[in-house]
Amino acid sequence: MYKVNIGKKILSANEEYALKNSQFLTEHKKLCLNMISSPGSGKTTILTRTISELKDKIKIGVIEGDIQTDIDAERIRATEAPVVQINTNGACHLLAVQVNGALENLPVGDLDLIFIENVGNLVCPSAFELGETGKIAVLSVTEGDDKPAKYPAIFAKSKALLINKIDLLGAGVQVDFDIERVKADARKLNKGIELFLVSAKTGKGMTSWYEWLVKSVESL
Ligand SMILES: Nc1nc2c(ncn2[C@@H]2O[C@H](COP(=O)(O)OP(=O)(O)OP(=O)(O)O)[C@@H](O)[C@H]2O)c(=O)[nH]1
Ligand SMILES: [Mg+2]
Ligand SMILES: [Zn+2]
Repeated sequence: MYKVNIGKKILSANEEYALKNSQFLTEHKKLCLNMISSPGSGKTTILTRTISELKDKIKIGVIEGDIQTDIDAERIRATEAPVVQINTNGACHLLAVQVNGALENLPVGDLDLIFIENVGNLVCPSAFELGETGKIAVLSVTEGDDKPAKYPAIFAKSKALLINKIDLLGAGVQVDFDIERVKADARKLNKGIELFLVSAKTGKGMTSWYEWLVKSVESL
């Protein structure tokens, strides 16, 4: 006779490692934010500016996820922040086991905040838990204001949404991006989501994001 044991939740290999990472981060009292977006929305640009402008307040380390190359890790390294590059060799998301290895190679004791830049992809990175403290979604204004409605999972799960490249709005560039629609759709999916309108290029709007990060580190 077949018996199905529904009492014990069987964790997938990814969930096992996510749990390990989460326990490690809790033990060491470290904030870890998993940044997710489409390719090119500005994740690395947001990170390099954030690291530089917060360097006297919080120490940031980065785990960079890319299919190929260490281009983004080199950009982070130029800010002098510790960084570990993961190449997924074709996979379109990071796995918790990869983050587990990367955490071993970061000077975690010296850091207040660890960012994970996930592989540029709005879809499946939101389904693979890494053990992070929270997810951060980034959407740039050239991607279309229908994205929260069409790709709801990441907006529903994120602690914060950065709407990036706002320098392009009203700059004589036609991007047809209705910020109010994005805000309303994101809040419909996630009542508590923090919204930041930013330009990582010019620095506009970044102060509120920095204040939120510092507050999040302090309240750990
Ligand atoms: N105008 C403008 N351009 C920006 C802004 N932020 C980033 N960019 C540009 O957008 C392009 C992509 O930026 P990245 O920071 O590499 O984007 P990413 O999300 O890290 O890209 P992947 O790692 O490939 O997914 C670059 O040419 C940046 O200079 C912004 O606020 N305004
Ligand atoms: Mg990048
Ligand atoms: Zn994937």
